[in-house]
Amino acid sequence: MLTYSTAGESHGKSLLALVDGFPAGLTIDEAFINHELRLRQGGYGRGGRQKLEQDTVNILSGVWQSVSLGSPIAMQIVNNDYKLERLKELERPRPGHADLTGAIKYLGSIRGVLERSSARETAARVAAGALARLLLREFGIETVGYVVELGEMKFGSEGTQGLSIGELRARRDESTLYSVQPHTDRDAEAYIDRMADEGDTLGGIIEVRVDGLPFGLGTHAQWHRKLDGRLAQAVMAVQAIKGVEIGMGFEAARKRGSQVHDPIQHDASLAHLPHLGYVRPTNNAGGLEGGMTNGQALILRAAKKPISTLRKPLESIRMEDKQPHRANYERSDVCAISAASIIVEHVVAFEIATALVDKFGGDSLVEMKARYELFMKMAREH
Ligand code: EPS
Repeated sequence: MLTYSTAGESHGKSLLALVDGFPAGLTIDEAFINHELRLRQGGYGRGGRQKLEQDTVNILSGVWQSVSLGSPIAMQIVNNDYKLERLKELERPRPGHADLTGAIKYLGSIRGVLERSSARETAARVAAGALARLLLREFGIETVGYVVELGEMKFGSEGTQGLSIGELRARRDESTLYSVQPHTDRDAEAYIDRMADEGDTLGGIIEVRVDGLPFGLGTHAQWHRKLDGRLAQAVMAVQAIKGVEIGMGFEAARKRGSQVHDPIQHDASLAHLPHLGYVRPTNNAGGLEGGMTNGQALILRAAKKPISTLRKPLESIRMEDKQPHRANYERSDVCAISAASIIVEHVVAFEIATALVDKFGGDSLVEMKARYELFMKMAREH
């Protein structure tokens, strides 16, 4: 079973990711992981912290001569801004953050909660997800995440369905906001600047697309192995994410069955592709039926609320005497939706890699590939 967990506080010594069950025999491209970490630090609207950090991964175990061993892979990202021991307690909890609830739950300090609940932790998730992407690539599975909405501004992804993941990524990389409509960047930047001037913050919506998926990742047979459920859990567990939809998502509830479900066709000339020639004129299911991949592209969207640390703080109380006071302000971002597009892409990638290992075995890459090829052959003849 492929799993990961993370450790580390925002201003502690370092962040850690521990990936267990990663197959042996994979070349681990550290530069690729570092490139994705760098992307997570970018996007218009980020705060001062990213100028202090140069997130890079230090692989501590599970890799020998750049090749995975099949043993646990521990990765470290050192915090340049280590200052936890010097930081003071916060007195006035920020509405929307974990501050108040965490302090009460643990009968402890706000500082002790905010340091771990901070979205800085997502650097470790991106490192784990980048590792997963290296595995997915071996099977021709590619992912991309991009921003489709920023507050009230809609960029969408219209007209991009025909583009390959590489082309989409190239477009996204042109955009300061990580949208696939870079011509809207100036307006988006002005919107974020206006929010910064007003001491406010912005959220948005992210879309992730995954191409090259074979049939049958995930299963209908048990609720906790359904891939849509696993994806929703992983994505909802990203800081500030308040909603997830797959394919047509919530909109499907407002339409008739005949307007929602994707007709099934077969084109024998395409049987060599991962979808085995089973083509669909539409993909409203977003690549999942019965909790399993159906050979179509996976399309997932996630809604991110605006960051809860406001420079013009909201009403709160002082913990000491419960009297009304404005919430604390600590250095933060005005908008981190671009970073979130990278984070959500990587948590999605990890769940898909988990399902891939479940289906094709996780001891070694060569065995996985042999089993993948065998399954494709048998499914084509089925
Ligand atoms: C983040 C680092 C943090 C914040 C942000 C995400 O750095 P600092 O707290 O030192 O400024 O910029 O965290 C939050 C938005 C939050 O609410 O905690 C990062 O590396 O992504």
